Amino acid sequence: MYDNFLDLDIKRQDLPTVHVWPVPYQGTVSFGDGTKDGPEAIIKASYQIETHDSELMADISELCTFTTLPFQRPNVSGPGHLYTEMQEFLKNFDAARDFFLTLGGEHSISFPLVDFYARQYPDLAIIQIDAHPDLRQDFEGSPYSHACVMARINDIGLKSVPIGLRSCSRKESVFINNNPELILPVYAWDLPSPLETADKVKNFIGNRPIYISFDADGLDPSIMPGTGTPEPGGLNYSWVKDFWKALWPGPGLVGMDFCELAPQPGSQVSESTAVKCILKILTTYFSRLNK
Ligand SMILES: [Mn+2]
Repeated sequence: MYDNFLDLDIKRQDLPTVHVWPVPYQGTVSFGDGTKDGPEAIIKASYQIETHDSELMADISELCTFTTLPFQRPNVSGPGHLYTEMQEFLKNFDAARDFFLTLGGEHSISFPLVDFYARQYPDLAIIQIDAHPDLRQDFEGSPYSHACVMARINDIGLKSVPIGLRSCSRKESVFINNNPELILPVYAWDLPSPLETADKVKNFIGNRPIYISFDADGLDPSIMPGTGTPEPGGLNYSWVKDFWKALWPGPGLVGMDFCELAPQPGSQVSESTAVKCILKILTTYFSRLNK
């Protein structure tokens, strides 16, 4: 049984704790399915991944301590239930202290977390890796659908930076163009270097703390085939990892999620890529904290 992310369950009081929270929610996905199997596949793949990062010369097991929480299996009759059930669970935690790495599941899982942190940090900013802006006002009858997650986040006035965008409805494009103070779009077809992007992001968010919402489909399908809505022309791994390196030392990171992974039978490419992307964020951030 694969119970602990990275096969790490050593508790160290001197290190920050990362709560790994698997939320295999699949209720409103648009096209391909399988996101309910995402968290388990990511945890399983993490057993094969080196904790030492030889590029950064840092080992995640010496930077933070991981607690893998029990799987949250919300009522699938609608994303509204998901929201209340996740909020209920989060009442046991303190947004000022508790760092969550939430594993989806579909993108609807992000809003309860963002809401949790925004109550503590009203100026929270979101970095969203995604092919889609997810700015629909409602989708399939629900305002909490995965296609609306960023609309709900913008409703509460939070700034966001979607990176890797390449599939937007006309309405979403107009909304982005009309709200330059709220959204800084980084389009995949017009991608600046990681360094230039990090500078733009820092200018846009100032000293705000950040939450990262990583939708698997932001990446190119060549390295992330396992997602329900693959879009060609996505981000590659080198660009993403160099972006985090350019961002930190910099804004404080309060929590993150990785969602929309739908594992493909017979291949471990997608879940291994997911683990590498997650580890690169955590290792870069925690190794450069206080530097
Ligand atoms: Mn997406």
